[in-house]
Amino acid sequence: MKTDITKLLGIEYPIIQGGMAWVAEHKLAAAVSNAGGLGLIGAASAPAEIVREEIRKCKALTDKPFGVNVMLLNPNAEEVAKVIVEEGVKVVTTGAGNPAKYMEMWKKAGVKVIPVVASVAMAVLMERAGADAVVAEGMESGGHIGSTTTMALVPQVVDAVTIPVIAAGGIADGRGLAAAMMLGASAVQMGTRFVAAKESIVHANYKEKLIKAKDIDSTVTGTTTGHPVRCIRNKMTKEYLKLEKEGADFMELEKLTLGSLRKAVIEGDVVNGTLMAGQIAGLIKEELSCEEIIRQIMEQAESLM
Ligand code: TUI
Repeated sequence: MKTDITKLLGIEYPIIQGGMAWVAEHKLAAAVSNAGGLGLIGAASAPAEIVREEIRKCKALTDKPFGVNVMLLNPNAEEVAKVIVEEGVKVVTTGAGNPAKYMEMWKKAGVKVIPVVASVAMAVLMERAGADAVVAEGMESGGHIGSTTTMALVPQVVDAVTIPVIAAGGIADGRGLAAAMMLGASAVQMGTRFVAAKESIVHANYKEKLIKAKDIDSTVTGTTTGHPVRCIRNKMTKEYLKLEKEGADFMELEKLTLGSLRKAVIEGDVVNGTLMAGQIAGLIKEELSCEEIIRQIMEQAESLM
């Protein structure tokens, strides 16, 4: 299956792994790239020198292209942006903001720039700023989200820009990939599916929660603070949502979530931790290797198209 995205990125299959905070480290990224997709290292809130180490470790594990995701709320984003150029990374995706100020530096260095957007307006702005493609991410996604669904967002973005569009949010199998193609996308990005991968470093308790999750088991915290985050419902989200309802201020809410993603991913605290996951978690029934995940998705999608 050759598409504008497989050609642009020099990859075999139109499948990109999300740049997930704490989860998307070098082993997962290398496994996805070695399986023919595009692996991403999620810089999240990491200091630039940690990101540099992750990039070097990933290079040692794969000769295939891989990318780095820059989370723009990261206070170290500027330094991370420079490390990407210094280390010769081929692809960068961005999330949770507008990457315009880094675009010139990245383009000059020949880095392919793919901002994640949650609206048509942002997609158009990014194309004008020189983006090579965009990820149109629906609100079915895990983590920080916008407010439009993938089904509605993707075709509207496709009509509004001339660069290739990658669909994200609510996609975890070959039906999702085939459907995204029908909407005009040239590839998909999946996060939740890869959280449950064998190569993912996510704690077994978190993976078990994901695999047991049903369609309605996620909720969205942070709508009152302007940073809506989708995660699996637990004691933390119940307390958070109660505080939000009572009109708690930002600092009070922050106390509940400070370090909570690390707690879930590394320590396996599924009670007080933040279990970021998309609405498609209910579709995921087993822990497979990245190679198995990608092979199954491609076989299913090709049988449908
Ligand atoms: O970025 C993501 N997903 C994320 S980032 C993250 S780390 C985090 N944790 C807690 C609170 C906030 C962040 C966890 N998951 N997805 C890509 C994405 N980007 N979704 C939505 C957006 C977005 C939002 C606003 C993109 C651009 C944008 O523009 C705002 C502006 O500057 O106009």
